[in-house]
Amino acid sequence: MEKTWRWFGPNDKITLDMLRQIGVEGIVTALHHIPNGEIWSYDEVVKMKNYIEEHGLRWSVVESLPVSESIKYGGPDRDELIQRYIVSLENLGKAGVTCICYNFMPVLDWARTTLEYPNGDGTSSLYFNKAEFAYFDIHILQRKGAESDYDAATLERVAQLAADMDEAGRRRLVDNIIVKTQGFVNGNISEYDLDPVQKFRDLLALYEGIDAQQLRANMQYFLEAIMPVCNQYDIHMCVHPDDPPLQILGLPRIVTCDADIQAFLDAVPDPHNGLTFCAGSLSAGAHNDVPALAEKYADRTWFVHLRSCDVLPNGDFHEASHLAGRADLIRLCRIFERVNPSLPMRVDHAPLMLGDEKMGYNAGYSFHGRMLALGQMEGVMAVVRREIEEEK
Ligand code: DNO
Repeated sequence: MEKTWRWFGPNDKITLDMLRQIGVEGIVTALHHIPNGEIWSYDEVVKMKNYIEEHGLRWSVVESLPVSESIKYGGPDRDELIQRYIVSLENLGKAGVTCICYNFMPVLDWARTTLEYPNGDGTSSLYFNKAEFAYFDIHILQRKGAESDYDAATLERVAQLAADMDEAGRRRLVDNIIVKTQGFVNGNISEYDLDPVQKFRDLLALYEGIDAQQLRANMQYFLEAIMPVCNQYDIHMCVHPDDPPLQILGLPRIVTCDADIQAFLDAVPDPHNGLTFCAGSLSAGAHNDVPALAEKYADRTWFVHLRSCDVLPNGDFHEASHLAGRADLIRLCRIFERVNPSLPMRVDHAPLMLGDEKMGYNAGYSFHGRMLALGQMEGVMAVVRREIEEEK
């Protein structure tokens, strides 16, 4: 697979020159300065592409060309927004940037409660504490009927938390769940919002009455509208699975498991409608057998996220080492290297280590942690390639 790296543009503290030194071949990025829903002009696309190429790298994947909420819930302006999306795709296609990662998750792009959970060796990782998430839902958001979405054991943990929680703890949860993990990937909520909780409630309200079936219909509508431009420029759309692959906050979630992926691929059976195989997101659901999913969907996968989670019996989950955890990245490399050795892969959500914690990187996107993970994956890929050679 091609070794790629998610880079957040010329203001990223991790520069392209640094990435060349650690063996990165391709860049995964977006035009982060253009607000969600606005057209990516040909000139802006080419400017970014040239910048990357001047540094001896290529723009391998767009992550993400974001899908506006209105396209997801089917708002009155969705056709206009889809039209703009098509123009952006056309401009990317003309520039030869043809692998596009996006997601179809309502409101929340990904969810974690803790951004620096100590691993015991001086490093820290992202963590999802189910009870803290439920506390946020029930006591901070105060979502109607939220309690009925949690089992008794979780509610018991929530009661304990409620007894101990102080204002700083509540602020930390809001910050982690809807601000720090979201602002840099999705413009819905930013660190400058004065009342992020109310803004979040307003966003959730947009989905009242939208169930999974309706969301699926809206997704199909969107995909059918963009397939002609994808076919024209050979653009591969790769949906990112829901992170975590669970039903949360009463929102419909439709890319969580084998049946969802099958339904999504069958809804628009065109190879340009494909998958970002995010092993980390999929492994955060105890119901997912990640290597089995990789076997099954490798031929519709156009981009791979290599990371791995462990799920605890109480429903918490956390990022594991890239060589451990439920995702089994070694087996995944064996599968993807055989089916499509030119697939772009990237690592993410690696630990904060060796001073990363002082750098203010976007949550989940440390430098040293990701460099170590990339080195680990590079080693695995080298072994797998040798195995494949020797089989010939
Ligand atoms: C989080 C990322 C996601 C991903 C988007 C793709 O670290 O994996 O934000 O980029 O969901 O659309």
